[in-house]
Amino acid sequence: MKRRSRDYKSAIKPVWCAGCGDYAVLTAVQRSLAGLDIPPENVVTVSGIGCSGRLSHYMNTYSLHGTHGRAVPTAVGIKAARPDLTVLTVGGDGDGLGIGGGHIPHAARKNADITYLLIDNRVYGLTKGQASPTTPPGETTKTSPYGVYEDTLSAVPIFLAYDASFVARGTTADITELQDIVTSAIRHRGMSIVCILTMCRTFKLRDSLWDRTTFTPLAPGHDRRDKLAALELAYSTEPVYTGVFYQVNKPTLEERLQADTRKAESDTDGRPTPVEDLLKSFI
Ligand SMILES: Cc1ncc(C[n+]2csc(CCOP(=O)(O)OP(=O)(O)O)c2C)c(N)n1
Ligand code: SF4
Repeated sequence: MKRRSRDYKSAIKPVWCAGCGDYAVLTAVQRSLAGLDIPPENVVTVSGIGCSGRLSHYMNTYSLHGTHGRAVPTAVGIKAARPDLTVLTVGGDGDGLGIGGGHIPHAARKNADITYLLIDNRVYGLTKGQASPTTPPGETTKTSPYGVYEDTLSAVPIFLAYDASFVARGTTADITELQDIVTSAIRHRGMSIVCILTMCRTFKLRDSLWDRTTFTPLAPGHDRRDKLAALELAYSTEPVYTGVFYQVNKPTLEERLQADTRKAESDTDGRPTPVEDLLKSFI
């Protein structure tokens, strides 16, 4: 019997505020997994710290709610050890563009076959609404009483520049589109990153992206292999484009590790090297 999205729901009731965009992400992810009919026991959900980080609790999968900004390297390690599993990673804009920002280019270089969902609500939600790397200039928050003076980071162009092999943008305003994007991201072999624009209901910004923005799906003819076209479209603010900006195939971390393992086996004629000999080689 085909799986349904409720098969991916854990027994834990979400504690997000009413109307939080994280509910839409959870729904889209569970529907995507059901559509792909992936056994829940073959899925691992790793999350960072933040309201978004709670998502892993609500998934009926193997789950790890890790430390702030460290979800992606943890997910890479899980995938390296268990290439047979589907590994999902979730975090907020503070988690993935602030404290954890340095991990993403290296995960992209490795091209581990993981899916990273960056939920961008443009504030630190869990810690009560401080400015994040995507809070617009001029916004007053608890850490910027006279207005944010830094420029914002643009997630999609950054990830394109990192050469991640799949880069997309979705919004929680359109769960069906988000489900399609997440499905393509999970199907992609290599690191897939989906930047999800949403809003924090409780710590609202004056600049409501939703009121002033037209979200427009990328044209069906958009060439996903054209990085420069992707960059130009990703920087557009009128409209803000959604969909898959970039997708290319290249070897994954797991394939490269397996190739190394085969080389090592052939160098040692398949015999395990005693630990003592390994240690001696460092003297
Ligand atoms: C090393 C470390 N620094 C700071 C914190 C405090 N902290 C917890 S969540 C968070 C920010 C959460 O914001 P974001 O990642 O955007 O997620 P959201 O809550 O908005 O989903 C911070 C600063 C922490 N847990 N660990
Ligand atoms: S504080 Fe904001 S991000 Fe956190 S659960 Fe509430 S609405 Fe969602």
